[in-house]
Amino acid sequence: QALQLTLALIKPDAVAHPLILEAVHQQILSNKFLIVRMRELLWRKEDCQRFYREHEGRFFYQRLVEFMASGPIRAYILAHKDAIQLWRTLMGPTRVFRARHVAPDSIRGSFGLTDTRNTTHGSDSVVSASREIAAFFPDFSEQRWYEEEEPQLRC
Ligand code: DAT
Ligand code: MG
Repeated sequence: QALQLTLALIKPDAVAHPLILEAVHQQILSNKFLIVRMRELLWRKEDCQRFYREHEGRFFYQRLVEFMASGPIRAYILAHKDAIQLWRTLMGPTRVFRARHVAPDSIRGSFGLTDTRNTTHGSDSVVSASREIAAFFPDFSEQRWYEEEEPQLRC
């Protein structure tokens, strides 16, 4: 079965806390994602604005952009046969109160602080995964990965 790629981010709130950073990383490993690429970076505000442009105009947009540029983040390209949905399920719902109630063991349910400072990001579709992977890993060629590496990884 073909593998799917997703972009996962660990946001500044979770990178700043060593135990939370480690717990989120362990979730990635124990769920048997393949870590295709990983980097840590400090994001410029303009990059955050572009990345979250679909939310421009929402009441939380400014807060979100400031937060995402407030400290180091960790970005991953993750591969799994159901990468996009699996990572989103592991993260749990966007909003922290809901996450704590409907998915208390999820990453956001366990570690989320507020609706904005909610530990992690995950792509929500194949199209957004491609766009988001390119934003963080401009040297990564998805096409070449599917041609040269993915066939060798299939189970
Ligand atoms: P998700 O990150 O689950 O894909 P989203 O794409 O709707 O959620 O929103 C992107 C981010 O914006 C989200 O992770 C945190 C912030 N955000 C969303 N809704 C919010 C709200 N109601 N209040 C504060 N921040 C919010
Ligand atoms: Mg989203």
